[in-house]
Amino acid sequence: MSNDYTPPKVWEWDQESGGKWASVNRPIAGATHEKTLPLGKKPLQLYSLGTPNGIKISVMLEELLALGKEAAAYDLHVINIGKGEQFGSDFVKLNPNSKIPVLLDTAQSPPQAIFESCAILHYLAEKFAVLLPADARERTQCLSWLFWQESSASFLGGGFGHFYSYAPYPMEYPINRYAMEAKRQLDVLDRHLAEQDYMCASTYSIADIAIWPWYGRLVLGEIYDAAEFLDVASYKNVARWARSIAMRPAVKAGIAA
Ligand SMILES: N[C@@H](CCC(=O)N[C@@H](CS)C(=O)NCC(=O)O)C(=O)O
Repeated sequence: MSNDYTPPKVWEWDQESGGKWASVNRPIAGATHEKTLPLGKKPLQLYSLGTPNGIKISVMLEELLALGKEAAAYDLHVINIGKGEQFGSDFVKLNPNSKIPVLLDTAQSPPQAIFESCAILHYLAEKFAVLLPADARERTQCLSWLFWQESSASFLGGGFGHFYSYAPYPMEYPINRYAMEAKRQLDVLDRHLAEQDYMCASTYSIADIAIWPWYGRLVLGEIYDAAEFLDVASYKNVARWARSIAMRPAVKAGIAA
C-alpha cells in the first residue's frame, strides 16, 4: 500500500483542504463573532438544527408534550452550523464546545444550560420522570445504551459519514475502516434487537430516541445515501425497530420541527 502524503513535523491548519465542512471546521475553540441568541417565552429554549443529534431533542420534547407534560413547551431556534452560527458569542457561552443541540431550561433560576444531546435527553427524562426505566437494573441498562450511542456515533458520523459523503474525493482506506465499524455497530444492534422490541426493558426510552436518528435513519436510507453500500437490508431487526419508531407521531413532529 502506498501514499503520497508524509506528515510534516508539526501539523498546520490547511484551510483549503476541501470537503463539505472545510470552511466551518477549525482547530481552535471559542467565539468568532458577537451574537445575541433569540429567547422565546416558553420554558425550554432549544438551539438546534435538523441533524441526527438535533433531531434527538425535538423528538424527545414532542414525546413529552404527547405525554401531556406542558412544562416541556419549547421554542426552537435554528443554529445554522454551515454558516458558523455555533461560534457566536452567546452560543459559545451556553456550549463552549460549539456544537448543536443546546437546551436552555428557563424554568430554573438561574436558567440551566445543557449541551451534549445525550446529557439533554437524560436531563429531560429525569426532570419529567419518564422515558427512563425506574427499576435500577433496567435504568442502568438504558444508560449503557445511551452512552454507547454517544461514543459510537462519532465513528458513524465523523468517520463513515464524513469520508463516504463529505470528503472532497473518495479515499479507500478511511472508507473501508469506517464502513467496517459502521457495519459492526449495526450488527451489535441487530443481535440485541433480535431479543427485544426496544433498546432496553422492552419499552421505548431515551436510548431509542438517541440511537434512532443515527442507525434507524441509516437503515431507512435517510442519511448518507449509504443503504445499498452498507447493505442495510441485511439488518432485519434494526429495520423492524426503525420502521416502528418512524411511525410514532412525536417522531414525525420532531423531524418536522
Ligand atoms: N456529542 C455531541 C455532538 C454534537 C455535534 O457534533 N453536533 C454537530 C451537528 S450534528 C455540530 O454542531 N457541528 C458543528 C461543528 O462541528 O462545527 C452531541 O451529541 O451533542
